[in-house]
Parts: sequence; C-alpha cells; structure tokens
Amino acid sequence: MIAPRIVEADFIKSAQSISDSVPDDMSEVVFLGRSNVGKSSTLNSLTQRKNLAKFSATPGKTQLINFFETRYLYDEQSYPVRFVDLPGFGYAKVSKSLKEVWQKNLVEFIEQRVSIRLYIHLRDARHPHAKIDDDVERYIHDFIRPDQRYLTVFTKIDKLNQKERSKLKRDFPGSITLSNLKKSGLDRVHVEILETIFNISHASKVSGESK
Ligand SMILES: Nc1nc2c(ncn2[C@@H]2O[C@H](COP(=O)(O)OP(=O)(O)O)[C@@H](O)[C@H]2O)c(=O)[nH]1
Ligand SMILES: [Mg+2]
Repeated sequence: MIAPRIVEADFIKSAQSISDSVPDDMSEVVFLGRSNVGKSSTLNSLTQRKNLAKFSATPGKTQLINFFETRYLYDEQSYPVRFVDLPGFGYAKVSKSLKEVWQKNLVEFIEQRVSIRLYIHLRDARHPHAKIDDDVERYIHDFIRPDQRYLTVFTKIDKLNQKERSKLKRDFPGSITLSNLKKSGLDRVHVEILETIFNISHASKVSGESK
C-alpha cells in the first residue's frame, strides 16, 4: 500500500500570538524543537518542498508562529492538515524556566490553541538527553488534552552508527527517527499524522526507520 503523501503545501501567514492566528477551524500539527535541530529541513522534507519553511528564518526579528496549509493524498482521498512551525528555543541556561525561554505569547499558543491535535517534538539524535528537551516533554505532558498526541521525532539519525541507533530506540520506545539528508523515516511521520488526526490506520505500518 502506498504511504500517505503531501500533494499541496502553502504558507498561509505568520502570527505573533494566538489572537492574530488564523481561525482554529482545521486540525493542526505543531512542530517544536531547539534551534538548529532541523525543523525547517523536516518541514521541507515532509512537504517535499525545498523552501517551504524559509519564512521561519527571520533572525533578529520577533519570533513568529508560521502557518502552512497542506493536503494529504492517501488511498485516493484528500486530507487537509495545517502545519504550525513554532520558533526554535535556544540553548537555555539551566537556571531559566521554560516559560522564560519561550515568550508568553508562545506559551499561550502551545497551551491554549484548541485546534492542535499533535505536538511533534524534534530532538537531535546526537544529543538525546538534552535537559531542555526533557523539560519540554514534561511541560507538554502537564496540559496535554485527551484528544491530543505527543510524538518524539529524532532528526539527524544519519549521524549515528548502528549501535547508537539501537540504544536510542531502546531509550525512547515509540519515537521516530529520521534523516533529512537520506530522506528516511518520513513515511512514519506521515502515518502518525494521519492516524492521529483522521483515525486512519495505515494497513502495513511503515516498518523500520533508517532504511
Ligand atoms: N546530517 C543531517 N543534517 C541535517 C538534518 N536535518 C537538518 N540538518 C542540518 O542541520 C542544520 C540546521 O537545519 P535547519 O533545518 O535549518 O534547522 P532549524 O534551525 O531547526 O530550522 C542545517 O545545516 C541542515 O542541513 C539531518 O537529518 N541530517
Ligand atoms: Mg529553521
């Protein structure tokens, strides 16, 4: 069976907060992660667009929430999904709490936006135990609703050898590993997105991650 594919992806708008966001009338997948984790690359890989996520690159400017509308094609059916690209969080000082790291408007969006169905937390496979990422995971689980899911996705898996990959899988069961370089692991992310939002289970759940 053919894996789900995104056949359309368009940048819609950038917002500063929940109040100037697009209407919450469509299921949303939020992408969050540390700066440089490969968030823009992952959005581009998933949508098969070279430069879709270029809008997020606004160094020195206010950190914006970027909305993209995408359309999946799966089994000859069309499934619209909105992707939300959140600003990368920096390498926070240990003393700082998460809410200081993120601006208030972002915290509000992450916690209160009703249309969010899936949080995709991108983590760097080379630094799987970064404290800031552990903090983010705990933080989200504090308020996540029953209709929402949380998914850990490790990027840059191509940088790990086989032994390191096995250990990562053991340490983080249920996580997905991907490489934007090798374009691997992407099918599993697509499947998770459609399963979460449309309750579609992909018959032959894409196996393996580092093909
Ligand atoms: N080897 C490798 N490099 C990656 C991968 N994903 C992203 N990168 C590189 O990591 C750097 C940061 O990527 P970018 O997408 O801009 O990260 P962002 O700051 O999270 O948006 C760039 O040099 C990318 O080419 C990956 O899966 N494997
Ligand atoms: Mg980026």
